[in-house]
Amino acid sequence: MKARTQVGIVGAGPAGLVLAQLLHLAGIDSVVLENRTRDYCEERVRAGVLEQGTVDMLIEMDVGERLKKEGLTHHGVNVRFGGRTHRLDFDDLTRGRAITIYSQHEVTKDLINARLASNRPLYFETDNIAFSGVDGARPVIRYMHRGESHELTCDYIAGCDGFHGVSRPAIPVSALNIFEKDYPFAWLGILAEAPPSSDELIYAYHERGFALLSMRTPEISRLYVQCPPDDDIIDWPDERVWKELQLRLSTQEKWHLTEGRVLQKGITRMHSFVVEPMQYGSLFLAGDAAHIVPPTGAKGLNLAVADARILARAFTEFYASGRRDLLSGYSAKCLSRVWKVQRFSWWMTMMFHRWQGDSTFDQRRQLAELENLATCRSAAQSFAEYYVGLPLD
Ligand code: RFL
Ligand code: PHB
Repeated sequence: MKARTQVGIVGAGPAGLVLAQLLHLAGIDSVVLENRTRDYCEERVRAGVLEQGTVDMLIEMDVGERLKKEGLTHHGVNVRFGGRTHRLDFDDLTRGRAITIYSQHEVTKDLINARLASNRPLYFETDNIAFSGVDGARPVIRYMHRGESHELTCDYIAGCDGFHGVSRPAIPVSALNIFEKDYPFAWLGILAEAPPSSDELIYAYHERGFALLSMRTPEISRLYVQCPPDDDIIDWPDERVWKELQLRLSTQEKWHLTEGRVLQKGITRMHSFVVEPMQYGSLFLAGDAAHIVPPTGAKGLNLAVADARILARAFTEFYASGRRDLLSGYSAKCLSRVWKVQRFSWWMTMMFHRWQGDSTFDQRRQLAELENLATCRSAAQSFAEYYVGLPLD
């Protein structure tokens, strides 16, 4: 089967679906191709922290109804070290900006529903996606769907297929520069049927390693502990996870960590990655396809959405007036934000984690950095501004 569209979008994650919805609102045709099932996309447990700009944008895009009702708005975040908790108050430090806790898979559901309601194409379970002519003006995507082969001719392709997708590898290696960093630890995350033990997130530095208390709903907690990168999930029975969490989140203050049934458990390795440029010919990369941050700053989804917005603006301008300057400036505009957020995510990661073989000097330096964050207004302000998110323009 042969078909034609203005923008072929590969991947129905946050980047692809936000782009699809923004293009729809601008009256631009697109086809979204996803290799997983709809259920898989709607159930994948990942991010939970939405920046203020991400929330504002989802509401503006008409996909914020459930988010407004069910999202938990947080006006601060806690940093715990040396057995004490320090609250960073966003109202005071950012003049009223906030973060919202709302699961990534709920964002995905809302975006998939909006796409289906728009009656524009979104195909799940597509296979064998391959591109041709991305260096020219009429790129083609070939793929299999329900046993049939398809050929989709596009004006442009948006590669929104995540870190392990096919879009980035479709660009000649010689056209790309890759910048990356591995970290010698991972996060073991659980989703637990337990009311969150704190109204706001707690990032904890502890001699046994980092721990994080987060949440999804008033009934469900999301918790993480730092672990060695090659640990197997089998080595982490539920009792061991709770024991580590109890130790690492312990405090001299009156506080109690409520345990509950573990609903889901997984290990995530930490990686920083940037590809430059984020465009090759008529192929544009957005989200995790172009960059990965360690989850410490809670930025991956927010960056993906910011890219999609910049790309949608560029397409909208091109189809309205024929102007290509926003398209040719896409990569540079995204990368300026990406590197600032990379710096922030790296800095938080360095400050909170125990490194194998670190010296007592390194540990004292980390504690001094945390103390500075807790007591120095300008340090707290810079942290809070990044944490709630750089303004979207
Ligand atoms: P996604 O979400 O990976 O979506 C890519 C989509 O492309 C599909 N795909 C293909 N489709 C067709 N053909 C192919 N060949 C394909 N290959 C792949 C995939 O099935 C998928 O549907 O990328 P996108 O849209 O760029 O979004 C990025 C975010 O998902 C990611 O950055 C965040 O989840 C990162 N992240 C967090 N981000 C935050 O902003 N706040 C957080 O609190 C936060 N916490 C997290 C996180 C990521 C985590 N893990 C599991 C890596 C916590 C964790 C534990
Ligand atoms: C989460 O709720 O999954 C979460 C929160 C904060 C982070 C990372 C993940 O920094």
